[in-house]
Amino acid sequence: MTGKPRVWVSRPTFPEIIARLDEHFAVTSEPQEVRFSPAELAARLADQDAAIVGLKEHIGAAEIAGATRLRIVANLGVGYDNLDVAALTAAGVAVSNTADVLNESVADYAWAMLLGAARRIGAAERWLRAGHWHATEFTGWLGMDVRGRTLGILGMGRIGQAIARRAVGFGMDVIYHNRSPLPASLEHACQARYVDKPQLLAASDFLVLVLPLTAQSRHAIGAPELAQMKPTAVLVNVARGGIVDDAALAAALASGGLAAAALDVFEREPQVHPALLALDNVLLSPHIASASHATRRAMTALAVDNVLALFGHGPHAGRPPTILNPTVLVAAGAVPHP
Ligand code: 8YV
Repeated sequence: MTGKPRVWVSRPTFPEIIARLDEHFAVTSEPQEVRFSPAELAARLADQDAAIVGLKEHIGAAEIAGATRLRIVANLGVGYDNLDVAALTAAGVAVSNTADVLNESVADYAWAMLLGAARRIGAAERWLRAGHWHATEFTGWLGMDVRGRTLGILGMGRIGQAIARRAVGFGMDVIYHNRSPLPASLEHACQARYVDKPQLLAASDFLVLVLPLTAQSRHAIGAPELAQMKPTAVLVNVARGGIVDDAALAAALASGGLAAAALDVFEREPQVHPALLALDNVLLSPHIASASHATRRAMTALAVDNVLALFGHGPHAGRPPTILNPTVLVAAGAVPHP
């Protein structure tokens, strides 16, 4: 095939940013959000040289089997549990994510959810809109204070650290658990202390989940873990559905085992467990933690930069800035061994 290499963009994004590809590529952008079947994905990818995809595109060996020209899959997200990186690497396909550009927006949003759940903002707004506000009850709508409480963070990557830094303003004691402790300088910057997972569960007044979804982290918070938490605690998940067992969480929230939760992500998105929908002590949102004007644009620009760079264009030519499997570059002779 002659002509420009082809890029498929699986969802509507920001046309003026995608247009940066036009000089070097023939670009096809999907005009609306579609949930593609594996066969449809395989058909879309078959004649592409690059793809910019979102979290609903699950891509592994089967989806790229016929995509012999494909050189990069650029994910519009820092999490990449939708991509089988091992299979893509084995096929010589580069994979990139949108690390770092969304840290601060997601940290802001985690705090919005934490405060919203603590002060029952979602339920109070529903009640007001339903026309129930006839008198201001002095003892009504009581919520929890955050000042001086213990903030627990499970997963202390750069988003977890950004969440911890904000806790200083709330005078909180910050503890965290991670695969390994942070270097002392980072712990100091975050004013955070490493604890083991049982200690984290037992001591947190507010527990925020910011870890990636992997085979090991699936149901990291299930019935046994929820039983170790304080009945007064609040759970916040801005990471991935599947880290929490949604049915077990709903049971804990309904029985008084846990005071409240705030969830931006769910096991079967876009479906939400009906038992969660029936509860007033859980604040729910449709996976929007990174959805600020600036950050969604920055994520799109970073995906574009990765594609341009892989094909030798732009300021990062030859070195896609957030590539997850750089060995494919070495294998393809694109960059010398480090
Ligand atoms: C999504 C996210 O990418 O970055 C991630 O891992 O979960 C989000 O930023 C975003 O919701 C687009 O689907």
